[in-house]
Amino acid sequence: MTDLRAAALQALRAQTIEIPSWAFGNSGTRFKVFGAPGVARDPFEKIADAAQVHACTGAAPRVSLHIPWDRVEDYGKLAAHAADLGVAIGAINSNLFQDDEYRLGSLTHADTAIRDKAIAHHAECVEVMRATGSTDLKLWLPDGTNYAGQDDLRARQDRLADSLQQIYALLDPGHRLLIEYKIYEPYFYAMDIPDWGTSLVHCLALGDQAQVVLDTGHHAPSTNIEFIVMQLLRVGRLGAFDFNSRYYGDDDLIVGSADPFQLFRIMNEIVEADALRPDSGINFMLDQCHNIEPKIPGQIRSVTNVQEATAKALLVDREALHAAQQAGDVLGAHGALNDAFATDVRPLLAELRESAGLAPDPYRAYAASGYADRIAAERTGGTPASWGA
Ligand code: PSV
Ligand code: MN
Ligand code: MN
Repeated sequence: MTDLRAAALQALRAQTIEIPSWAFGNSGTRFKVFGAPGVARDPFEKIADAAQVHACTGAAPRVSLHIPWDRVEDYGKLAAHAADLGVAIGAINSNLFQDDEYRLGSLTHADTAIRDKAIAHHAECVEVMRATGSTDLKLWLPDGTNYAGQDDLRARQDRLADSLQQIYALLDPGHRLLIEYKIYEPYFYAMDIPDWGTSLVHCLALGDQAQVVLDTGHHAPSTNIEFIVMQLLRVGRLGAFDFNSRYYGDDDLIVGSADPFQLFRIMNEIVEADALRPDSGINFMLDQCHNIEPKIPGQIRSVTNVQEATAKALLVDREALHAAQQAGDVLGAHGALNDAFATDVRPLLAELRESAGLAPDPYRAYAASGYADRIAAERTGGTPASWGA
């Protein structure tokens, strides 16, 4: 146990979680967007808020951007601002879901001119990567159809394959194209990338720089997500996670809030495959919005939830687990997971933070920092950013 604990501490020390710029804007549902005091007004302020999450947790050193929501004149200046605050720019998310022309699709559209526009948007995103030092281009395709027969499903896949090839050709050698999938929404009959299989088929056709992004909120209820994690790891194509939590659909709630056992099972597959190592290439990102809870503490809670699930997965007695599996000891094997999941890892994480010179409880450290009052007092003029801008 002491060995496991020491190894867990070492692995946790190296773990990083990437947080999204859009978590720091006002957000809501289609019914209402709620305003909050001190909300960031531009990408520079979003990065300042993200840096607070890193300052308190020590585990969130990168911020994902979303273009055009985070469009600025000088991306070098934005990256320098991030570096000054101790963080770096992470994945660049493209956006294919806000233009009128994309009503019937973007990368799958029957009209080449519209497809070209969607591809050109990715050229802009690659320029942002070059200017900020980002290596991940993340593509979530909102395309799909609402009615059977509305369009030719296969022709749409063929057009998509062609568009993706053109985007892939824009990448520099150290870049990756991360392809996300989602079962439904904004279209409800057939999404053009509805599942991990479709993402994977396209990644395999493109080449080694293409990897799948698994957003935990993008599956049918009762999908065994850790099975998908295992399978993508097996074939070396798990590029990243978009972590969040759901009850009903793409709820974008705090990761681990609805089903911490599921998050633990996911992290267990990661640890089992030795894929937690920073050089495994898996980018552990959050994709969340905070509608009613305060945003910076919401991100802090999310980071600590991922750390807790990871710590528990690291504490699984794998020797005992594998021996029980080999012996066909069903309850022994299941018990090895349950024992680790039942462990209170908060003291271990407090020790981790203290050994790095941080406060043991990041949530309290943030509350005591006075930052929330400061931004509420300072950010008075201008328009607060919202999810989507
Ligand atoms: C789509 O639902 C998604 O999960 C994609 O990752 C987007 O980039 C993100 O949400 C923000 O819209
Ligand atoms: Mn996502
Ligand atoms: Mn989503």
